[in-house]
Amino acid sequence: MFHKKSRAAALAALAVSVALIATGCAAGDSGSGSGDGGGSDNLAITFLPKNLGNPYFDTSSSGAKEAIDEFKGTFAEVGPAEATPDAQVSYINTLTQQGVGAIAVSANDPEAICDALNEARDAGVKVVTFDSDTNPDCRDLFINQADAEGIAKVQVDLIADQIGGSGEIAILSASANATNQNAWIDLMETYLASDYPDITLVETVYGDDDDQTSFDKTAALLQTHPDLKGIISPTTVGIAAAARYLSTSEYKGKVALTGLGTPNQLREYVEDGTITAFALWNPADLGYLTAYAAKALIEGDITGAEGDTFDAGKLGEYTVGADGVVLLGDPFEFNADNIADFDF
Ligand code: RAM
Repeated sequence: MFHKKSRAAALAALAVSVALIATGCAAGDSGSGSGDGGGSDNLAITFLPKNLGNPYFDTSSSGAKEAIDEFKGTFAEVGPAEATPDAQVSYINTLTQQGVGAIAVSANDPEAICDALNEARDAGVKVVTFDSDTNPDCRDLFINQADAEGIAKVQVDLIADQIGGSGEIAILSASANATNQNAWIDLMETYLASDYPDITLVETVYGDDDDQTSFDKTAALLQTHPDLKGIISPTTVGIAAAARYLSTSEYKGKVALTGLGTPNQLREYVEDGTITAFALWNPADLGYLTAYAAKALIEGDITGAEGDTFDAGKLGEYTVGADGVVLLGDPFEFNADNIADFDF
């Protein structure tokens, strides 16, 4: 169901998204967001992922669309082909000009899009980050998929178990500036040092959430470190590319691979023994929760202050925590015994 998209397909998706926005604006919502805390009925909410063509964000957007259809707003998705630090700026500027009610963005960099987001907010647009945050002073809320310590711990515990608690490991990350991956990597390093002194992290490389780059970086890691026992890839793009490389190489079953992946992308590699277990949360729920949070901000039900509560449809009621963060839940571990139960 979620196949890797070609760049042409990604661009076609972009064109459709732009058309959707145009339709949303023509539908005549009442201008931009409240700006005065009084609330607005402009439920045009546009999702801006790190990049297009990533099944993880296809799934988060499908959850967002479900939510926005429920409350009869206007869903759209736009985004760059590449997950570079400032690639999202021009999209944010366009959305500000269009006067959407809210932008929901997964940031490629904590700082690079801040000015554009604050201009949007000055114009009355609500800004919700999800998945990968900006600095807190450039958004109203951050919808966090799971506690960062928990995400770091599950991946380190998995690799430690898979390599027998000692030896060399490497990390294949997303882009070098990604807020979420960098936070998790810091915490993984701390946890490795305190709990697994016999495991050595020899290198961290960056596949830029690009399939081919991630594939090539995997090959290079294995060549550079002949004693490598395992790879952690805390990105759905990276782990799928690394699995594809390992599955037809001499390292299959010898070099362990874990991290954060989608069940649909990794199913064949769990079945062929390249991967034994990995983790993630439900990206559809993340998109769904983000959409409801945006609605609550637009309508003036919440401002993003700690203790604010809002209704998130089928997920129930959520409370805003410190620093404007809303937590979705816990990461989940997938393996051969349960992967058949999931379809995303
Ligand atoms: C990729 C992206 C995303 C991250 C997941 C785990 O899809 O980098 O930001 O949350 O992996």
